[in-house]
Amino acid sequence: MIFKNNLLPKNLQQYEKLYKQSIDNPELFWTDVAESFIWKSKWSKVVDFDFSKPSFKWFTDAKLNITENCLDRHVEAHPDKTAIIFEPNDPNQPAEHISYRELHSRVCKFSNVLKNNNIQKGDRVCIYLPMVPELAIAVLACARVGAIHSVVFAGFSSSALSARINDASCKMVLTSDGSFRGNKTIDLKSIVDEALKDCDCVDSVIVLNRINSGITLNKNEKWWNDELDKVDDYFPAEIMDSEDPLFILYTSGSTGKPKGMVHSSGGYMVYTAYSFKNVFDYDDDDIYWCTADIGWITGHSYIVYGPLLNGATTMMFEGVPSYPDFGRFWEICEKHKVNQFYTAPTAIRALAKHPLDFVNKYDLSSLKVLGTVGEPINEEAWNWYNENIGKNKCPIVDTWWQTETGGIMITSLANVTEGKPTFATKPMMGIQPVLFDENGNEFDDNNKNGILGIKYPWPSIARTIYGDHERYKNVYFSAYPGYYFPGDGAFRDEYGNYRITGRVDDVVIVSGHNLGTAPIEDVINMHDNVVESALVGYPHDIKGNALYAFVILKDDSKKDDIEVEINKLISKTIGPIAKPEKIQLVPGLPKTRSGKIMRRILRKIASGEKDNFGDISTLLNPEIVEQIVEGSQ
Ligand code: 7RM
Repeated sequence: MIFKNNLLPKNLQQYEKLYKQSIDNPELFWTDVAESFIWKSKWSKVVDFDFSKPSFKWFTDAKLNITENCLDRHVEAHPDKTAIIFEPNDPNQPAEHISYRELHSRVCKFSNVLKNNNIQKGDRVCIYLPMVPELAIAVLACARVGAIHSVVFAGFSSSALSARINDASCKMVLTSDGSFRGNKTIDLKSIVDEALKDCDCVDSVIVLNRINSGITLNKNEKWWNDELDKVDDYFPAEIMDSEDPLFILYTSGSTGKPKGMVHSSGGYMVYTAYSFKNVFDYDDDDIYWCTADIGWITGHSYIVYGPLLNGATTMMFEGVPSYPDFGRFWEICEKHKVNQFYTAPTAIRALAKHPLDFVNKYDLSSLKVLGTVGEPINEEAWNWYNENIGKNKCPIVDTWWQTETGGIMITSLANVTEGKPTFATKPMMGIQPVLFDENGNEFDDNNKNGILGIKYPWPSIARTIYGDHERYKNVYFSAYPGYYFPGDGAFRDEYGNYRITGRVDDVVIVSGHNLGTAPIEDVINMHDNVVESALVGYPHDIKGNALYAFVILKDDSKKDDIEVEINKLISKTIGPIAKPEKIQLVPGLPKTRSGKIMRRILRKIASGEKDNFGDISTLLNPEIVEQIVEGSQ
């Protein structure tokens, strides 16, 4: 256990006391938390910030390497403890148990591989790999040599990949010949090949043989294992400044290109480790499983860094919840005696559609804590999770946070504070949420809806958008000067519990994936026969939200294959996840006089409303609304 007992509240009273301390004297509080880690040298100042620049610095001048905290200290304390359990896609293949000693050795070896291939401190490395141990090893090896990892989810298309590689000028790409997903194999390497046609910045590509596809490599490309054969496992960790970037992770915005959120070394370490321990009530011998992909922030913070910093046993699952059948998650929970299980509401809703036999076949008595993340969880799904998975005895932590926040912000703490269905509940220690009314005024009264803001910085706040500090300022710090603006709405009850009500901008969360509508519209508009399009989200039973596209065609006589063609285009340029559920061909779109599409109206139509659109007289073309309603699906 890396934290002192006084930093770990045991009940509501202790939480309230500690929370108050963390707010009244943040510097003292975070000093205490930061003392739990191994630093090469300590800070001169705990926090230094200016919301107007904006600039956030935590543990100024401190030196560290996060991998010494993830690995070396645990190799000393418990070398044989399992760090990672790898559960492969194929249930008939054996799981792999990687001890802290072995993980340390494999990370050091791969650090040498990076060094041998000219990767130095500050270089960007793009990682495009399936959920195999080498993904976590590559992430940690980058951190050990001081290179900035940019993990791109291996479901993204070649053009999404090349845009991310180019945005960060990555020098190297780490990938595999392919991946297993259910009963399919996916040819990752040809996606990379396609992407690299547009990337001049990449000097080298290292390819893991995962599926034995028998491909031959291009020049400047090397096999992972050939490189490993050349190195030993001694690699002293690079000394990093607390504010040196640890990684870039892309998240979609409401306009234009994805935002490369930049996270720090010291502050990110302190916050992810501390939140992991408190939120999940992790005990030293527990087996923890987060079903996310490391390609998302949830995987970065709560599969890799948070758990390993705590010396925990963390599971990596390569497969999908539906293979070989809808009982796979529960089979894995039984097999590995999972204690903490953390997943997305969309997965819960999908599994809840299937017969309970898939659940009840398995012994889930090891489970102690359940978690959800990524979107609001509806009451029905919460109840199903609570009754059938938690057997009414496991606290459920509904964790609200973002790629930008680095770690969990609003949540209950397992066995400490109470959960409440559909509420994320209370702020983590050190987090100060506020609500704004529609006029931008902060209000204190309860039982009201508002727009969420955060008042004071916390250690793992993203420091900038890579290469575009101005955009960082505009998106997050301009709406409410002096506050961080996450873009979500929230309701606060009389006990100070927060329920997150959803995005207040044009980002739609589909199956837990954060999709900006603008870039998808851009792709639809690329079709030769499309004049203009508008994409909105609407509530969907399983996905939480689904996408509804309104499309104006140039030539209505050529509309036969248009749906298939648009879907193909989106799959190719962004990925299948971004395909709309419905596509409606329309004669026009409702527009304001300044030419902005009134998405508010389209959202209502997409959710099945036929009237009550409010005042539409300000529209340039009010008559269009009725025409769209008539053709709606
Ligand atoms: C961790 C993650 C962030 C957006 C966020 C919200 C939504 C996330 C919850 C939630 C309601 C939750 N990062 N969101 N968690 N909404 N309750 N517990 O998801 O950057 O990909 O997305 O996700 O809208 O702003 S993310």
